[in-house]
Amino acid sequence: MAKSSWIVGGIVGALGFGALTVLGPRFADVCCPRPQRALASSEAATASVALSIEGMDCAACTAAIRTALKRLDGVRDARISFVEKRAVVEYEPARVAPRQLVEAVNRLGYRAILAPAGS
Ligand SMILES: [Cu+2]
Repeated sequence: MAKSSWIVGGIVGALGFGALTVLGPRFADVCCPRPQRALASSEAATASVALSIEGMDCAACTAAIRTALKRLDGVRDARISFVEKRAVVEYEPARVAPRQLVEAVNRLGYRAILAPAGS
C-alpha cells in the first residue's frame, strides 16, 4: 500500500517537471521584447556634443545659430542657451563631424569651440 503511493507520487513529480520545461521557452519570449533592441540600435547612431559660443548679444542670436546647425546634414537637434553661452547638439557621427558644427557657428560671426565633456 505505502509502496504504490510512492510510485504515483514519483509519476506526478516527473510530469510536473515536464510541464515546467514546456513553459520555459514561452517565458523567454516574453522577457526579450524586440522593440527595445531596435530602439537601442537607433540611439547608438547618434551622439551629443556641447559647444561654447562667444559673441551672442541677445536671445535672437540663439535662433540664428539653432537654424544654422539644424540645416546641416546629420544634425538631429540643437539646443542653444544664451545665458550659458552654450549649445548642445545631437548629431549622427556617420554624417557630420563636430568640427563642421563649430564651423557652421563661426560662419555666422560667432566664436565657437568644442566644450570639454561634462562641462
Ligand atoms: Cu542677437
